[in-house]
Amino acid sequence: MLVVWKHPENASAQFPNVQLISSLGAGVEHIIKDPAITSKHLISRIVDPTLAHSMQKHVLTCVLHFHKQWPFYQVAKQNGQWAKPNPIERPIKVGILGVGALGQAVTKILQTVGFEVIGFSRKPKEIPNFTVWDSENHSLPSFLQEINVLLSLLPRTPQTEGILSYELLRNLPKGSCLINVGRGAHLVEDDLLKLLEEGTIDQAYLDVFQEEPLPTSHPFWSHSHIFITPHTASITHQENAAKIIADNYQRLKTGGPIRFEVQLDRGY
Ligand code: OXD
Repeated sequence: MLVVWKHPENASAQFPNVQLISSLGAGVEHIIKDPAITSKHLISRIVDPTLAHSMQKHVLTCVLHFHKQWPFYQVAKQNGQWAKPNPIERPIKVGILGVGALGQAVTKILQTVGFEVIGFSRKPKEIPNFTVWDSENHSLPSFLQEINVLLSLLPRTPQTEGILSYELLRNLPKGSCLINVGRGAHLVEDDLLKLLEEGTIDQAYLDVFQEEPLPTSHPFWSHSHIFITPHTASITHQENAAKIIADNYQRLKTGGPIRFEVQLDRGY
């Protein structure tokens, strides 16, 4: 069994007898893109309630910050103004791209606070108390026209790279919010600057970037409508991850089904 995180490409080729490759985190793109890893290997990842709980709190913070108009107060304070936004609370309808374990956990917390949430998935999905549109019956642009907070929790695959482009995001209503906690490769960063300038997107909360750490000269640092967190929305809990990995190793040795398996052809 190999346990890897962003390993050098092809490094796994030196272990011809390996059967199971586990990611040290929730993401697996470093495994999927390794040409030495094929359909004869089992692949697994970390799915952990602690990771989900952390992501729930991060996304809830962003949505409430936008909803309760905190960016407005920040500017008012800088100008020493006792100013009230109109409306005091922005109406919110959240759309989630990526309706897996984390997407479903985030939906629950947002619904508990009273926000309306819909998801979008490639294939039709039945999830209790969660309306999920799918690409067989709806188009992604029509999904964006329905919402004003877009949350991306997508996995990185060749199909999702660059998906958050001007072409797609311009379908959001004016004054929308973008929260990207999936992968930096999903967002066309120059396109976001254009959408902010045009007012389609009013606020962006970004945790992941094309290049990490975000280069010091990057225009996002000084943009007043972009909030930046350094890929800390949700961090692998070391002890829980170790238990999941050890459990899967035991399962492999005893021929039991491994947990949190990933399909190589699907990429997640
Ligand atoms: C992960 C991450 O995939 O930290 O676990 O991004």
